[in-house]
Amino acid sequence: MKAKRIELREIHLPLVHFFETSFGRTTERRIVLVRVEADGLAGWGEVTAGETPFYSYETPETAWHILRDFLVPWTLGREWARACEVAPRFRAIRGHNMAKAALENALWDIEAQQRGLSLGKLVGGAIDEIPCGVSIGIQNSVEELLEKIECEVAAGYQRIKVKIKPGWDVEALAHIRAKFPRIALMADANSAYTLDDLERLKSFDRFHLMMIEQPLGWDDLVDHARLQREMLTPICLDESIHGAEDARKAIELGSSKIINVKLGRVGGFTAARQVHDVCRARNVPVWCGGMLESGIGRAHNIALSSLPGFTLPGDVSASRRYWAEDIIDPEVVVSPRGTIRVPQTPGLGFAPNIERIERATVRMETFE
Ligand code: OSB
Ligand code: MG
Repeated sequence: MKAKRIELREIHLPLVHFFETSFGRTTERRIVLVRVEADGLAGWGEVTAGETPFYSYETPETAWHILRDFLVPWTLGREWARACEVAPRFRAIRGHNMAKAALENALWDIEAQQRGLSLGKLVGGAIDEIPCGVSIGIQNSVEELLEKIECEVAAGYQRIKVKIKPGWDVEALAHIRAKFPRIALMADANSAYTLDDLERLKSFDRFHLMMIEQPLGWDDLVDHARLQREMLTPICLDESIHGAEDARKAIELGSSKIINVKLGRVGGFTAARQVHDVCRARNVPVWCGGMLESGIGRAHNIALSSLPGFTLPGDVSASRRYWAEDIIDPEVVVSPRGTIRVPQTPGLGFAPNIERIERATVRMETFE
């Protein structure tokens, strides 16, 4: 495929409900979309960076810069036999995985259309329905949190994840367990603790969580290994894993018994499949994380979640949990069993709604 036109655009989409983590509250997403035209087809990708450099150093602004000044010129006008060929070329840039993923994933979309395969099948997906969980942010009160959980459990979601931080942890988890003793429950700290909190973290074992996600430093592997030796609850790493080598080291050190795979954080489908393969070879379960994506990023997450190693419910949930109106048709819906059907039609399986995308666009740049 020969990329003959690449479009970057930034859209603004208000969330239906604020999303709060240990590093702050988001009410509106700023999302950079990448649209690539090649061989008469169009493919879409999404930059999953947050608005602030708190989850990772990437932001929509850094991604725009890296795409405009490096990744787009390296990709345009060249003949690529397969989407996975850009990953080794992009490796010269250190980091900036979310910028890389947006462009690489748009090429996967085109390759899938070209081969007449669904994106899920092209990346190696094996199932046609994926299990789903939800990620529930920090709320204004425990009562509101319990209400939200009740609503998501009733909707059928197979696993509930709650965000925690010091001061919003033991009490909240105790209330959840008192009201919902048997639900599959996990907690995500987004690096809000250190080993000084060892006793507090160990006390979480009594809540029988499926796992605790990224309790310690965002770039740490060593302290997590120490913590895992001291606690029964499995640790799942998110922020610390930027590719297959990180996954291998985390598993070897005993830092992570489960791994959260995010397309943006690892740099696209090529790297995500490598993480998957490393984990699968070592019997380490993986699941697909979320970054409050629009329908385009969500469609990519659905395809990734259909790989055989994704045995745990991911943070891939219905469009309506995030948006009054998603930017794809149809929107993503979740069945009463807490599953999403993996599209079987060629490409993404969801059509970007150009009119809604246009309406949400605040800037655009085209490269030919
Ligand atoms: O840590 O998994 C995380 C959202 C933004 C940044 C980091 C995280 C999250 C989520 C939301 O947990 C998952 C979703 O998209 O619903
Ligand atoms: Mg996380």
